[in-house]
Amino acid sequence: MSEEQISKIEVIKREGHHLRGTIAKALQDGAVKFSEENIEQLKFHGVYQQDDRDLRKMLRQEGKDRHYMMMIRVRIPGGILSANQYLQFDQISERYGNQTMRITTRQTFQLHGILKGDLKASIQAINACLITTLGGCGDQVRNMTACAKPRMGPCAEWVRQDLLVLVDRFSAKTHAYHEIWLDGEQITLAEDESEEPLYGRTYLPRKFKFGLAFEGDNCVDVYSNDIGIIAHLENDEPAGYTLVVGGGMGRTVSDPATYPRLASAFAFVTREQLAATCEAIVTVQRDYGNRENRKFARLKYLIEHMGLDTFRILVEERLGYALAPPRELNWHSFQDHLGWHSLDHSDIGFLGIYVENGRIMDTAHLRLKSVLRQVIARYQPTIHLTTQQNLILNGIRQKDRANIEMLLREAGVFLHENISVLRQNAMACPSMPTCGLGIAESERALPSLLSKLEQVIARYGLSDEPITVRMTGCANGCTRPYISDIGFVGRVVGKYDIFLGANSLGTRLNELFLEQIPFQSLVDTIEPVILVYANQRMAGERFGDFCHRVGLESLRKGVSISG
Ligand code: SRM
Ligand code: SF4
Repeated sequence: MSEEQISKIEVIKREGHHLRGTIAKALQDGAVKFSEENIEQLKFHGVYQQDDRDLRKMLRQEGKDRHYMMMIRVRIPGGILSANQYLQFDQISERYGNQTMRITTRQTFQLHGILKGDLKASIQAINACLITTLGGCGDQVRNMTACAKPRMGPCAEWVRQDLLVLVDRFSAKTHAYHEIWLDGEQITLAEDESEEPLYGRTYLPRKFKFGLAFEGDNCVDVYSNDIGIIAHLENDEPAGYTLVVGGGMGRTVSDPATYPRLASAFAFVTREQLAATCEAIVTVQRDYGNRENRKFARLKYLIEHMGLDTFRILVEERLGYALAPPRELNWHSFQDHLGWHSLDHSDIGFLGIYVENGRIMDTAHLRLKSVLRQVIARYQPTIHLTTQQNLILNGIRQKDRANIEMLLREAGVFLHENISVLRQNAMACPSMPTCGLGIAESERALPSLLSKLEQVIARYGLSDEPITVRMTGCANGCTRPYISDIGFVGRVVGKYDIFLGANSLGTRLNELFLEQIPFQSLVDTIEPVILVYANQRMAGERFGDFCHRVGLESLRKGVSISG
């Protein structure tokens, strides 16, 4: 590949001395923002430079520069952290961030609103509670997701161990992180020594995601990952894993050659084969993935381009043996483990708490952040963040349940049974005012839209139907809207494309129903479809399955669009 062909970011990675760039120097220069090269390097360290988009216009009119601030995304494998880590994280968000903590759709935390001058202190504080930000973002293996449901017994422990082996294997090994943020000593390597034996100088062509599900329970949307790992249990022992490959949601509206894709069934591996097989997959993507055009750099395009059979041959060549065919998969649940549950009929259990759009904060009517702090400090549960932006308190004794419920109620926090099924299953991405790629509102728009939609759904007697609604501020798909019953995807300011017809179990993508519908018309536009669903569905038929069966063309005929 000639120098002209490779993408600018590839050059930045290559010249960046294993993620060093000039970040260390820039942290001392007194400027409020980073250079373009450092912005790219910083992503690998879990840091995005953003600006407050609400202030842009006013600042421009005043002749001032943007209000720059950093977003930090940490890495919490499988979303599990201790009570102490949670509480320290809460303090860090209060001290350096915008006082909110956001649970992401990949079950980790983001902090927003950190000023450049506070960045190093924030990352040091995060590391002090034994959480890293390295690998939060960037062209490497990102935070690995796993079903957040607490499970008892050795089997759950083995699967967790297998995940942690992968986390270790695919974590960047560069010393840059310690040098820059933790004032570690600079190391000198011999000529033939590599700081990154797996990733090399240029890391991966693009982000790379792993997700782990237990067979039957697809709460993590396992098919949306570059590698989806499905654990098979037999007689309470892990019998091995089915791997699915090449999932991804992102698309670019202006380029119809881009598309969301569900991962393809690939192979069955034993526990012993898991890590080596994943490494072979990752390195094939490293060596053959597109480094010219980032729009086509994800594994899904490589697999579509070369074909799954050729891809398998390359993986098997690296392994030195043939892979067993994938097992047939059956899914029965996608829901997020909300509410009280007992662990194996013991006195101990867990509570899944609904968090609207993953944002943990205090408002005048809802003191979610304060009450979680209080409950977690007193009862010391283990915290499990979920891939649907919620939170589980694990390890709660039966005798403490009533008191916890009372504390939550007093703070205005409802248990899931008092929240509509529609709302429990809905997600929105941050978009405005922090996301630089956001086109339309998302997190700030979804709650009011749901209030209106709840009324419509109740009118047709469908309040108990688990209809999933996912909204994003652009087509990138950060809440995985292309595998929801109703996907609202921001297209231009104030207007959304509507997607219908996915399978809520996460095994079928939805399709574009209507384009550029104004926000205020979204519910009215969807109402006729809900009406036909109420009248014509078959027994037990889910909303997405109904839309798929009837066909979007026929559903479009009944819709009139205003706006
Ligand atoms: Fe995402 C970029 C937020 C999960 C696909 N995503 C971004 C950025 C960093 C914008 C940017 O590049 O400047 C957003 C920061 C917004 C902000 O203000 O915080 C952002 N993505 C998020 C989060 C916080 C959404 C949420 O509501 O939780 C999620 C953080 C996950 C994490 O902890 O790592 C998040 N993003 C996802 C997912 C869902 C998933 O992985 O399960 C996807 C779709 C799956 C996939 O990767 O294909 C996703 N985000 C993207 C893309 C499109 C990637 C592509 O292949 O085209 C971008 C843009 C890009 O990478 O160029 C993006
Ligand atoms: Fe930003 Fe788009 Fe992702 Fe929403 S979907 S967070 S607007 S990149």
